[in-house]
Amino acid sequence: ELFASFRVIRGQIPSAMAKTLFQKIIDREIPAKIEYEDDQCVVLHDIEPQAPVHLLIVPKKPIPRVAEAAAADEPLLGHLLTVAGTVAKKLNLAHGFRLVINNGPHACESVPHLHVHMLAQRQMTWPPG
Ligand code: D5M
Repeated sequence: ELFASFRVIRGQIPSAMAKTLFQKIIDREIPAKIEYEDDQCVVLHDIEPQAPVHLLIVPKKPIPRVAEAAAADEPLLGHLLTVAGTVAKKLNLAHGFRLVINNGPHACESVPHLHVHMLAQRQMTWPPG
């Protein structure tokens, strides 16, 4: 009974244990166009691009969102930004790019697995929508 709360209910994996969409992409269970990968993250093309280049920089560790990141995640979070710079050089994004992280409903977060949007190859505007 100690583990009763972890029991699978009607064949469903409890949501806290279920893989996120991005975890399935990382595990190659769902196809994606992967632009870059290393031991800590993958960079894939967004399926609903909001700019001519729209990439998602996704840590392999499934941190749900920035608000749930721990101090121990700081090197990983910093790595996501340096990977953005690496990918910008690889794709010749010399005119710039925008990085966005949506956290929670007000920010329109839709996948609960932290990811950095990288948008480029068009003029951005400010303020963002
Ligand atoms: O961003 C989640 C993003 O994930 C959103 O821009 C669409 C994108 N998305 C959804 N499904 C896929 C697949 N299968 N491949 C690639 N990209 C995908 P958020 O900030 O959570 O709203």
